[in-house]
Amino acid sequence: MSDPVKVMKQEVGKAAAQRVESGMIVGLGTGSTTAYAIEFIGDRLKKGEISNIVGVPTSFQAEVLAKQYGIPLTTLDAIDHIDVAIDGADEVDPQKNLIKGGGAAHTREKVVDYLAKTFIVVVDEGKLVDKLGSTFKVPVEVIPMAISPVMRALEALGGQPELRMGIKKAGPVVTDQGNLVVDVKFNDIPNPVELEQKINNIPGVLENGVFVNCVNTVLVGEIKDGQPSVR
Ligand code: ABF
Repeated sequence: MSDPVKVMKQEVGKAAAQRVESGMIVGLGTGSTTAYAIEFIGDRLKKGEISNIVGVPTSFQAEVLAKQYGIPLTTLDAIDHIDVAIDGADEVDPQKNLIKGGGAAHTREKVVDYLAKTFIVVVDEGKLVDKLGSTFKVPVEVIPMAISPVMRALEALGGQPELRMGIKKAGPVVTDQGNLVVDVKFNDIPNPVELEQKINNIPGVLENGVFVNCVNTVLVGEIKDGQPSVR
């Protein structure tokens, strides 16, 4: 029997892939939901439903998947815009602000997603929150030599920072850029716009996972009476 959560993620990915049109430059996000969008964009290319697409990957994971599903890739040096970006999230608030970075890819995701004319977020309903920070910590990418002062500065902002460790805690998680990730618990995030800026002002911080005023559409997958659907 098929797993309803998997089917729901596939449906959300498919709904996002349907919004890609021929000739578009497409930002390819990271994560398990976006992975289905990448797969379905590849399917549509193969079937000839769309053509002349190029993708800009937000991570090594997205790059590998795009190659696997036959989506030609480009870099930001070769283009001057992105038509649409499709990406997942860890939290979405009612103003469509996000926390991202559970996959440690938020720096490149932010570059690509913020550049896109249309940014489509693909999530399941469990990611919807009334206030950012209620279920997820804020991921912060930090250059390794600055880790101690950055942790102290994050505490001074009212957070509880924790270095992200990898599988079996054998060593820290290292990003695609060779940096470390600090996850910061904030008891309250009254102003996400201000928090995004304050964290990025700390010397040694490369980027944080608060995404504000950038989302056009949120596609939400849900399961009702065992039936997956997208709204
Ligand atoms: C990336 O993947 C993130 O920024 C977010 O952390 C995560 C969401 O993944 P999933 O769709 O697997 O929940 O988009």
